[in-house]
Amino acid sequence: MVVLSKPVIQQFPVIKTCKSATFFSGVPLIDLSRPDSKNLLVKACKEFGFFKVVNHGVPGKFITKLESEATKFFSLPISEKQKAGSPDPFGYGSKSIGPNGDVGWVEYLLLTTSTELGFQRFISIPGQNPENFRCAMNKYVSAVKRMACEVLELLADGLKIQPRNVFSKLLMDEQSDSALRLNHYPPCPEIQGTDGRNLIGFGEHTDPQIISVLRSNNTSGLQISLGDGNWVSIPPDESSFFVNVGDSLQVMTNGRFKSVRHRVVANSLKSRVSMIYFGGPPLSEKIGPLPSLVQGEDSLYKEFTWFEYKKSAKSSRLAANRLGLFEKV
Ligand code: GA4
Repeated sequence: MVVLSKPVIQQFPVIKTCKSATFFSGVPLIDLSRPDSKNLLVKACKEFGFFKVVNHGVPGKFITKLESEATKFFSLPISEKQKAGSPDPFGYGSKSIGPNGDVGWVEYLLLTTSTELGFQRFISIPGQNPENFRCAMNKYVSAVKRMACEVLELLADGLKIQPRNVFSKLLMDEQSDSALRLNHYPPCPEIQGTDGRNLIGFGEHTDPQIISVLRSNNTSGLQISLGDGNWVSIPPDESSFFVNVGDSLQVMTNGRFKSVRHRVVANSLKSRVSMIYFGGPPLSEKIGPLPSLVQGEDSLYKEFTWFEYKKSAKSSRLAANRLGLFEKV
């Protein structure tokens, strides 16, 4: 377990607190085994850019295996974890998020899903069997990616656009720039309920990619912004997945779907472990409003390549409105 003492918290200048929110009961629930899911999916993406998926087809054993590999890794001494290299572009990070000064009460592993590179980092870490990790990650990522593609195809059906793989082909592409993030939010008892405020685990942001698929253990912490300025807490559910619309999908749908602003607050008593698959397009892919979705309306965004957007995102602060730079005036 990671032990972080009170003086450390006080010395940690950029940790911000926020008012705690109440549990939200309105998360759209998508049952992938139901025939009407495409319309519910479109509604959820327009209203919240966020929904929960059940009957997702991802085997429970793939989930528990990767979670246990992640837990094993996070239990190592910090000096061992640091052998995974710094998180830019892929490796282990603690408290520092991204290259521009953002911090949170979190440690994480950021990995690419596309090449062997993601695993090479583990070869030198004692106690970490790279083959077990590689196998757990491969099985998990392919099952989650399959589910993400099914969701994206149902969304294309729901929007009545063709071909139905217009979004999913970007994730299926061999060159797809997708990533896996394993987050560990250590408990922070010192901060508990002092004045009804919480410590930020991962600050508010939207995801730049097309779609993000999150699974966490049964510890609360995830919050989403409802767009009216109100933040709500999402009840955890370890057997379901939570899906976020990313900025790129907002652009491709010419603003019909909203990329959801979300954040994580630290829990005072329990560790939170989350695993997020970020489905991104190939670096050279041109992202812009789909022609079939701009007929009879204005195109809201300038076209950009995923490389350009990623570069611009990397140079922004976590909470920035990254799409602002690409809006047509
Ligand atoms: C947010 C979504 C993903 O976690 C991530 C993050 C990335 C990083 O951790 O390097 C960024 C953030 C995320 C967007 C703005 C920049 C880059 C941290 C940050 C401050 C991996 C991603 O793709 O974009």
